[in-house]
Amino acid sequence: MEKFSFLEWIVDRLTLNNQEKVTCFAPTNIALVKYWGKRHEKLNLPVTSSLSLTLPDYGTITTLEISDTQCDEITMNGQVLGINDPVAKRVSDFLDIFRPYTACYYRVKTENNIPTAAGLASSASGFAALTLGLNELHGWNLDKQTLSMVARLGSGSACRSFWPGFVIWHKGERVDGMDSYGEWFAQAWPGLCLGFLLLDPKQKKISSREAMKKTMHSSMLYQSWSKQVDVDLESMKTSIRDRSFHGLGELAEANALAMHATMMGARPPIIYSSSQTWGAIEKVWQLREEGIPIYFTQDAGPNVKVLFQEENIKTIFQQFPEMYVQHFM
Ligand code: 2P0
Repeated sequence: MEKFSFLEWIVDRLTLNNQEKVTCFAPTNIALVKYWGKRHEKLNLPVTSSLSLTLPDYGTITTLEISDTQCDEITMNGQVLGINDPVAKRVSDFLDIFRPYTACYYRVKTENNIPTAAGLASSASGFAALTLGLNELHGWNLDKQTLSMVARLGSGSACRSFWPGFVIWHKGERVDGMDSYGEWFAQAWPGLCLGFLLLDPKQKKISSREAMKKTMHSSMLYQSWSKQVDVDLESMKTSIRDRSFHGLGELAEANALAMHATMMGARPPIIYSSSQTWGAIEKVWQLREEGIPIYFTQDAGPNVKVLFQEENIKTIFQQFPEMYVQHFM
């Protein structure tokens, strides 16, 4: 990877106090105001800021050690990845930035505790856990803000996985990305729940990285999307501060639908929703008509996540018995 001033800045500051082997966990996160589009591809600098909710129990556990092999050895969910595997390549490219000496290779074992069929296995928790692993293995002692910037180089959404609850990823303005990091939006919300529905376990046809790029460059709706995100972010912050569940839900739903509409405006169009997706969305809307406060969000895949409050959990479980639930404090 080309060197940018941020990378030089960080590499200059890294001390080496190697541990033999470390194991770290990082949670995944779900955006309520989405990140969709980059102003710089290599540094994963976003066009817009975003806001997410960290899932406390679901994420990635990674074991990291320096290996005596001639290349990185990467095992994911029990399967050793070949050097040409795209995921292995992405991990090695990220490690390339930080190798303390030439021909220093790593053994990386990574496991997602996220139900695979839920389509939640994310690069966010993966690169956040790997960053925590490097920090611990080499004794870097970086603060969370810097860890967030390091993880962002692996995957944009990873920079939001270092705090619990609500997190804002500031888009930043600088070309070197030194002001583009996650920050804890310190608001508690006891009783807030997020359920994820197992609708379609199939692998997505187009990666979010690729889809983001195509949307940005070919969707006539992209400019309106990026302007709207700034407005949605401010409204979302207000709804969270005011504990307005309807405000939070309406915004999350509208923001997710606008992101998907913007993708549909790409040429050729990008469509992640399936008939199961629409079935679940209609069920959410039907429940709302019946007076149950429930909203949804959807990421770069067909699965739907529902937002509701603890007091309605029984009714919602009756409608979505296959749902996995996360409770927030
Ligand atoms: C998000 N997504 O805000 C949005 C919503 C998916 C839909 O961040 O290229 O895997 O590694 O920076 O972080 C997925 O994109 O993309 C994502 P890269 P990433 O959560």
